Parts: sequence; C-alpha cells; structure tokens
Amino acid sequence: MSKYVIGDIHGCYDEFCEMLSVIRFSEADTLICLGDYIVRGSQSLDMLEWLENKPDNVITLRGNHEQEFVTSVEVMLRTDKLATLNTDILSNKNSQALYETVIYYLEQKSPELIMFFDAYRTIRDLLFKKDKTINDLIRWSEMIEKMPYFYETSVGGKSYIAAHAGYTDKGSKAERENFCLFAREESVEHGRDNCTIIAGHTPTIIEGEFAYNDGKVFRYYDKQHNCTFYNIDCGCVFRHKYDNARLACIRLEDEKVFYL
Ligand SMILES: [Mn+2]
Repeated sequence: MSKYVIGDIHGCYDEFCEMLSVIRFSEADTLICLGDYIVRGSQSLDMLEWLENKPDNVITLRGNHEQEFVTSVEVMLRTDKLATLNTDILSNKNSQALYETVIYYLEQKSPELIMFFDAYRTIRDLLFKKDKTINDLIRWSEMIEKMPYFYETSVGGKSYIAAHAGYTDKGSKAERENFCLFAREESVEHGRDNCTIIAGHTPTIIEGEFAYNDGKVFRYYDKQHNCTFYNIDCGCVFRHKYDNARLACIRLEDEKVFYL
C-alpha cells in the first residue's frame, strides 16, 4: 500500500513498464504520474494507449508536452474550419492532408509560429507512421484536458504536492497553472509551508542547470518555509546521449528513490 511518483516518461514506454515491475506496483498501491508521457521518445503511441486504459489507482497529471499536444490539435481543427476542408476525421489520408495544410499555412502566413506547432513531430509520427487519425488526436486531447495540474496527498502525516514542473500558491489561476507546467529554477523558491513538492520537467543530467545532480534526484530544502522540493526527472529519454541519464521513481512512505 505505497504511493509512488514518476515523471517525464517521454515515450519511453518499455522503461516505464520495467519500472512498474521494479517497484512491484500492485492494485493496492497508488502511482502519481507527473506528465510529459509523450514527445522525444519513440513510444508516444504506446504511452497514449496506456493512458487511455490506465487502472484507477494511477493518477495522471498533465505536463507541458501534453498541453502543447492539445494546442496543436486545436490549431488543426481551426484550420479545417477556416479553410473549409471538411476533413473526414476518421480518414488517415484526410488527417495527413490537414496536417500538411496546417504546415503550408504556417509557412506562408506565420513562419514565426511554426515552432509552436507539433515542435517535436509527435503528431506527424502518429498520422504518417502509425496511421492514426484526427479522431484519435481529438480523443487523446479530451483525455488530456481532464488531467489535473497538481495533486495533493498526505503520507504518514506529511503533506505532499505533485506537479509537472513546480507548484505555487501565488498568482491568478492561469499563472498558477502555467507555473505547474513550465517552472524552472523558480520552482525551488515556491511551494507551500510545511510541505514537500515533487516535480520533474528539468532533467538533472546537465551541468549548469539548476536541478543538476548528475542524473540523481535533485532535492532542495527551504528552511524558512519548511518546504522540500524534489525534482525527479533524471532524463530517461536522453540516456543514449548522456551516461548519467535514467528513469527515477520515488516512494513517498520513506522517500526512497528507485532508478532504472
Ligand atoms: Mn516538461
């Protein structure tokens, strides 16, 4: 009956499954996932399909890459309307054509925005290599829209907040949500009094970055607020490039970290 937190899987579906067996994840346990399930790695589709069928004892938060996926799908649907293409959303060929149309319009009319549309070509892969359709993209978008930005829990009388990049009580709702998805070094200065924040987003593998810890989990204690910040993104998807990259998972009961 343990609670585990894992982050930044980035299409490393095989490693994710291996971690579940390393921690012997069972029906009695709870797994909190910090988002960025997709993008960069080669198994984004496996992750999307797993998310659709996930068991009830898995809590899935959203990451910036899920948010960007939703935005890209919105751009496609808006383009379909504006250009009156009447795309058959169940057709793979029509879905590919719509994708090409979006790229064409962006290149012609707003080349400066092209980097904000499917920046890592995750959607391109799903449509052109995996034969998926707009209908699939819409379904995954709707699934993502239901993912919360953060999750509060308590273990043995200790309070925890899990979020993709960080957590803050300050600012408007939109600002707080943005913080959850995108915070970098500012994440260590925010949080909540007498609480432990578990986040990911910035890999701990790159020297010079605030969360650098040579591929181990990064921990920072703010004495004034009695708030501990953990960054558990140990850069699994970069393991072909960085020797110190790995997948991490933390068990909240004893804050033991499992590595793969
Ligand atoms: Mn991220």
